[in-house]
Amino acid sequence: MRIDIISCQPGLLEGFFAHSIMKRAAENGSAEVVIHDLRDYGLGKNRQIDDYAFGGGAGMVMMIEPLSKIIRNLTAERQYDEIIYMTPDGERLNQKAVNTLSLRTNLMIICGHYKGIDERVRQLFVTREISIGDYVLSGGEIAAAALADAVIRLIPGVLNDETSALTDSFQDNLLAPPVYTRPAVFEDKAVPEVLLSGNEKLINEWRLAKSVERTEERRPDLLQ
Ligand code: 6GU
Repeated sequence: MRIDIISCQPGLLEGFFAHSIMKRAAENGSAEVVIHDLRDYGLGKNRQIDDYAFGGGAGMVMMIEPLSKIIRNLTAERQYDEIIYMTPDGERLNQKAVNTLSLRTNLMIICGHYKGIDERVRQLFVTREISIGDYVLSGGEIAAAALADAVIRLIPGVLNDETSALTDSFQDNLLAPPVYTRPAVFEDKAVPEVLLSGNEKLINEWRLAKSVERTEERRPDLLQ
């Protein structure tokens, strides 16, 4: 998979993708993340990328020319499965959408800033608009990093223990069960006995029961 991310603050993203699982995904060829600095496509000697909103009001709007230039450069080189704009008014991201996106080959992600991007960019180029929750971030970079992380970790070979993504919370619409490690007893707190039993069938039954219990308590909406 290749993910191109367009940002006017590429530094926010570079550190993220240089670490841990994201770094491993890049090194083993599972996912290539290419970060593009929108300023390189800015207008004039100031490399302008934003301007006042027509009609007035507070906040700048990201201009269509720099964005269309980079989007057209990229789409001339390869076919994109989705051109995603990260925006709080997009569809709310969930594991099902992440699973689907993890099967794609080329994704482009546009990070917005200020009051957003010129509406015509959305009309002309964007195929999908995604939000990561009902709160507002100062820019789309953290949202893009969250999306890319969630997608890339599902690509086979990215996680060490490939089965571990299958037992994540939200796969099967259930939250994950509690987990424990040594010591078996800490102060007056003991690990549930069944986990020490070595009986895989009983352990799996216990984990499923705890998953259901936890989901009923915390996220009954997932069980609908
Ligand atoms: Cl995708 N962008 C911004 N700026 N804020 C958000 C968001 C995206 N998702 C939730 N809040």
